[in-house]
Order: sequence, then structure tokens, then C-alpha cells
Amino acid sequence: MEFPQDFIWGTASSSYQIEGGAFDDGKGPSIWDTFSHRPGTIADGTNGDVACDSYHRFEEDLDILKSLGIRNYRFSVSWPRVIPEGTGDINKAGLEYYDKVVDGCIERGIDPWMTVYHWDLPQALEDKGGWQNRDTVAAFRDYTRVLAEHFGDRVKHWFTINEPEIFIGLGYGTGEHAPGLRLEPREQFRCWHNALLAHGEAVRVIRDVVPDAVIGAAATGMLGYVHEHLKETPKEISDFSFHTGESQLKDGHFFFFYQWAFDPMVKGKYPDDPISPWSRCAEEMSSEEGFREDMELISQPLDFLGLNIYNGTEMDPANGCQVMQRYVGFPRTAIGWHVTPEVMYWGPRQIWERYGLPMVISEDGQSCNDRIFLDGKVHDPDRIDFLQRYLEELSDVIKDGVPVKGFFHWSFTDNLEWNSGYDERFGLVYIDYRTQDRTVKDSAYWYSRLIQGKQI
Ligand code: GCO
Repeated sequence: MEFPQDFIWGTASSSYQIEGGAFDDGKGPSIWDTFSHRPGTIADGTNGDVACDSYHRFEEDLDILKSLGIRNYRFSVSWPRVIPEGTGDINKAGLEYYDKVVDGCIERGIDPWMTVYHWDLPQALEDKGGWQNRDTVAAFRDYTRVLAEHFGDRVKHWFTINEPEIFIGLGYGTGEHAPGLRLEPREQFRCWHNALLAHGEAVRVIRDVVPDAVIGAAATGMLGYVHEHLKETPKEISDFSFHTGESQLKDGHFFFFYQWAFDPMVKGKYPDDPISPWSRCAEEMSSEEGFREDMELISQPLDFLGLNIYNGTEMDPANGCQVMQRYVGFPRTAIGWHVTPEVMYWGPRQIWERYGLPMVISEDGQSCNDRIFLDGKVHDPDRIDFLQRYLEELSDVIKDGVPVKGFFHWSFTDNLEWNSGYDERFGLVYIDYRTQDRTVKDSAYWYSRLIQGKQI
């Protein structure tokens, strides 16, 4: 497989999943602190109080990144570590921590890619309605300004929000994620709209404060694919990828689509998606005063789109591009997600055809049942195989003219996989949670050789 000379190779993490230090040095509680302490919310009964202890061990982690030659690191800022109540007083110790992370990256030749929001909303804001409350948008704008003013001299790559599909869909829809609410579609959609407004405000602020910033947002969703690399994209595939289907309505996951985030962000309007319950909500909202201005704010020009791609849905061109029944025993990762490398070809291609913006793969990876072997190493050939398959498809789509500029492996280290707990290991680096010892996995050495252009 081949990649352009200037291709951006990186790896990713998020604050709540790795930091720990949940109540240290003036940090306020986030909705994930509250949620994870509620019995029955996290599969293995754990929480992020300590996580990978990156709050204390980031130097060691950055050394590992450097030793692997990984030159781009995507991480997120914990809002309540910086502004404990969500608005008002700034916690200097919080900013100092991220100063050390940012400077630590730069000293090691690593470009920091900062995500403003990866789900850890200050609990104080949730107490006032969280994403249901439009005041959260202004709070987000002010929080982003603090980050832009403080870090903008050193941080040039920014993600505003990460996966609204999940933090709204699972947080305020199905209740599986913090804050654990199960709202009706109309109320969910209000949250959704507010999250997109927050994104728009953030883009505007970062642009204003850091004129040479490169700004995007990361989203995820359903994507259809066919096995072959056809010349034309069958209409049935993109119809599938960008329209809510009956099965998602039935399982209550109708929010899990790219178009609900990227249509408003890029095209300035909500999608034409007839059977989604949100279409009615968007229609109703469109008669509210200020709606046009809202859409203008949401659709601030972006430099790139971040795609978090893990798997897709195969369709059969021989059969009118119907969804293909998966065969018995179809390959799966440890968390149970299907291994579908072709989505790494068809996903970026369809997003490119619909939105016409450069992209980075902001997340991709697999969870494995990793462990330390008798020889003291972590052998994870399944992760290497997964990466090789997905990256070959990515290399092909780039060759076909689709501008994917970078790839961030999810994740850097093993970490707290939200409500699934610590059992799901996505990292290139193994964490022994009893001792916090780090062990670099075989896949990390493989990735390191790949990105340095060595024989893999
Ligand atoms: C995400 C998440 C990550 C997850 C990863 C694996 O953006 O969903 O951003 O936090 O851990 O996707 O599920």
C-alpha cells in the first residue's frame, strides 16, 4: 500500500477515557464522573477516576509516542478541568496540565490535534439542562475562547466536537451514555441543534483567535459499501448511507447517520431524510424565529471533516444493492463489531461525493482480547491484520482521487471504553490497570514501521 509523502499519521485518545485525576487540582465533576458512579451504568462496574492515570503519566506516554515515530496526537480537553463549573472561573491547574501536554508534544516533534469536546460536559451545566439548554452554547463558545487564546500559539489543528451522534444519541436518546437520559425525539433534536450551534460558535471563535488554525469536527454513522471498487457509486449505496432506514427506526438508533451532522455543518440545512423522526422536528423548528441565523452559524466554513469509521454495511450490486445478509461466522472484533475493510474505501468516497471537503480518518481501530504473553510481550496479530486490511482500502481510495489527508488510530493506549468499561482494549499500547505499566503491543511496532516507510 502507498500513501502520499505528506500523509498525516497519528493516534487518538480522549480526556475522560485516559486521564483519571478525576477530582485532582480543582477539576469539577463532569457528567461522566456522575454517570459512571451510578450503579449499573458501566459494564464492569468501573469508572474513570483513575483510568490510565495519564493525568500523571503523560510524559511517559508522550515518550512512547516519540519512540514509535508517531508525529500527530489527537487528544481532548476536559472542559470541567479547565472551567470547573462550565462557566466563570478558570482553573489554572487545568490549563497548566494541558500546557504540559501540548509543550510535551511539541518538544518531541509531535503535532497536537486538540478536540474541544469529547463528551465530558461539566456536571454544573447538566444540572441546568446540559445540551437541552441553549445557554450551553454560549458557555461552549466562552470555553472554546479560553482554549483558543491560551493554546492557539501552539495548537493549529482543532476538532470542535466529537461524534454528536453518540453523545446526543446515546446520552439523551437511549440513555446508555452520560447523562443517561431518554428523551423524546423532539427534545433530543433540541439537544442536537444546540450541539451543532456550539460547533458553529467554536469554529467562529477559533478562526477569530487563531487565523492559521485548521478546523474540523469528527462524526460517525452508518455507511453502505459494495465489495468491489466500482467506477460509479451506485445510487442505492449512497441512499442507504444518507437516509435513515426502517431498521434503525426500530432499534431506536435513527441518529446514527453522517448527514444529520455534516449536512447542517457543510450545506447549512438539515437533510432530506423522510422517515427520520428528526425530520419533523427540524421542519417544526424551521418556523422558529432566528432559525436561519442558527443555520448560518452552524455552517461556518470548515477545513476538513473527521470521520470515525469502524465498520459498514455490505450491499449486493447483483441484487439491486440490497443489504447483504452477513454469513454465519462473519469476522468480528472482541467488542462484536464486524470487520469490514471495504468501508474504508467507500466511506470516504461517499462523504467526499456528498460534501467535497478534505477529510481525515479521526478514528479507526479494533478491540482485541489482548494480554501479556509468556515472553512479556503483547502479540496482537488480529489488530495488525485489521489495520492492514483497512489501510489498503484507504490507500486505494486516495489513489482514486479522494482527498483523505490523515489517519488517527483509535486508540493510543487501552482506555475506558465508556459504558463497556476497561475490558475492551483498543490501544496500540497495553495498560495493566493494576500497576499502570505500559507495554507497547506488536501492532504499535508494526504501525511505527509502516508510517516510517519501512518494510512491514
Ligand atoms: C468515539 C469514541 C471513542 C470510542 C471509540 C471506540 O468517538 O466513539 O470517540 O471514544 O472509544 O470510538 O468505540
